[in-house]
Amino acid sequence: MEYRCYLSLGANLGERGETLREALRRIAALPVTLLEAVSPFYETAPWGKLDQPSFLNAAATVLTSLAPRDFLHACQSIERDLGRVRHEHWGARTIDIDLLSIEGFTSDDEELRLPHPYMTERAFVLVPLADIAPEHFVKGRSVRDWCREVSREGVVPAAELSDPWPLRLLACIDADRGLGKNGHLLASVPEDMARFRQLTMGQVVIMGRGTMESLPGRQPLRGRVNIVLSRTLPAEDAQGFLLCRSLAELWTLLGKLALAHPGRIFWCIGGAHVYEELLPYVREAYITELTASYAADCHLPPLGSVICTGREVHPGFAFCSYCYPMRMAVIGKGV
Ligand code: PH2
Ligand code: MG
Ligand code: MG
Repeated sequence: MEYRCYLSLGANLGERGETLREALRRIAALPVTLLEAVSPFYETAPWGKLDQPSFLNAAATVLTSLAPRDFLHACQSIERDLGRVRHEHWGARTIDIDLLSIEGFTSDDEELRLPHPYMTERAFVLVPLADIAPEHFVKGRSVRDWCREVSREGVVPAAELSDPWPLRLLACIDADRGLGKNGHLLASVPEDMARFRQLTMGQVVIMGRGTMESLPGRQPLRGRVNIVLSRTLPAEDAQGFLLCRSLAELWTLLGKLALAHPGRIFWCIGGAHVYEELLPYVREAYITELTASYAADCHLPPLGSVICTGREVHPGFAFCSYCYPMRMAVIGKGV
């Protein structure tokens, strides 16, 4: 038996956005479970208990073959693992994952009430849910109709990424998965350069210090937002680049960019360390695979459980694309 579950997620302590995205990644990694859709994140005024920080809220839909109670327990154990400590009623929390409803299933006991008794009254639940499941029917009405009944006041789009895998990886490797040697690319293949330019133009590129220092004249790539992720690069050496000192800073910056420029693609362009650090957040990889070997001194880390979604073979190289089947959730509005 497969169940479609509707979830509400909330956080108002700590790194709220990253905690919500990590919760979503862990839900997607549950056995026999597919994360189907994730709403945008909303900044919401606290409801119920007013003297607490504002929340980040989201909705998600999940397809699972776990039994409803097993799925509930799995969500509760994700809450615990993500450091949920206090459990004051309606109080502040690092993460709250609430089961709102399950299609074709009801329950009314202490542990599990479905549909959730208050879901049709709360804008912080209904506004995100209406983005991804407007036609879902609960208590005799669609989510879209319930949503029209509540005030949207205090519920605004957040400057936060809701995509748990917001990055795409772009790389060129040789027959040994080598990336470069002595701080430079292994070969200069005009078709690969043209493709790099075409894919990244107008978008955002994220790179490490070594890659930044290997750019011609150390200049940012024209027509693109250039981000360097480096703990050590002096700020004065990063003119024309946006400098991030940590992943937390990177997510904050990307959240602002995503809100200001919806649809921008965030390309991770290396080098090896940055690929490795950012791989858990990558949705798809676009890799030029050279046929020759060049005795590289740094290598692309293994991508893990990807499937190949495209392969365009040319003399001496192939343009390949890969995706993670577990990371296919539809993000944002209008599902
Ligand atoms: N959760 C609560 C109590 N109050 N307010 C907002 N804005 N968002 C929440 O997720 C929320 C709340 C209890 O779980
Ligand atoms: Mg709750
Ligand atoms: Mg809860």
